[in-house]
Amino acid sequence: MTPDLFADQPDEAAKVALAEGAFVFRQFASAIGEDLLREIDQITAVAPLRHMKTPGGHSMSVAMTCCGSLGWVTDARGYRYQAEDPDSGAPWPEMPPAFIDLARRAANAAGYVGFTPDACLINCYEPGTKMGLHQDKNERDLSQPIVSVSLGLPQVFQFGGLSRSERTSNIPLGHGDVVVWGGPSRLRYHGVLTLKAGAHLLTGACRYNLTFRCAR
Ligand code: MD3
Ligand code: FE
Repeated sequence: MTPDLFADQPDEAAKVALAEGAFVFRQFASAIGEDLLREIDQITAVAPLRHMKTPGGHSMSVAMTCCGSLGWVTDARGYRYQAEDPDSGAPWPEMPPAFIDLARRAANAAGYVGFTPDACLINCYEPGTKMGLHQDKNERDLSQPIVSVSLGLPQVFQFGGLSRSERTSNIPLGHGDVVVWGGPSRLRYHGVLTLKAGAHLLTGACRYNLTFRCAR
């Protein structure tokens, strides 16, 4: 009989290292994609997707909203996490249990035990939109990883090194792919290239990305 090396760790089966501390799990969330999209619809009904303003006054091309006890925001006062949706003044919608469970399972499978996200940023890309190279460093505890979940249309993700000038690698992210960034990769520069037009069965002409963070 062939022993199943992953019998006790089903989540380990599809783990591929991208860099030190960074792992992609292809299709990790595809079985629950529809559930996640239903949750996104419920969140955006309360906290609509919006184009936030950068501190420099430009509108971001990516539409964003948040759930969890903290949400990432940007406006003329800068980038930060805050407990209230600035558009409504109300607390961000709660993070759905299915989101927390998925983020914990992915972090665990990558070797980051005990990850408890308190913030989930929901990005919505339409054809022609992108996110330029940046670092995620507004979180207090940089020893905590970030878990990213892609849904809908595929988009090319770009990751570089710890300085902006380092060369970058491109990796396509498709529906259900989950990436975990921690350890020495936590402060890597990253972005996504312009989304190409397409039609996804579940999301139509867009791509969603969920990023789970421990912000406090
Ligand atoms: C590498 N989002 O919201 S997810 C962001 O596809 C963001 O929407 C992109 O960058 C998106 O900040 C990329 C992958 C990702 C997220 C966080 C990272 C890669 C990362 C943090 C550190 C290093
Ligand atoms: Fe980022």
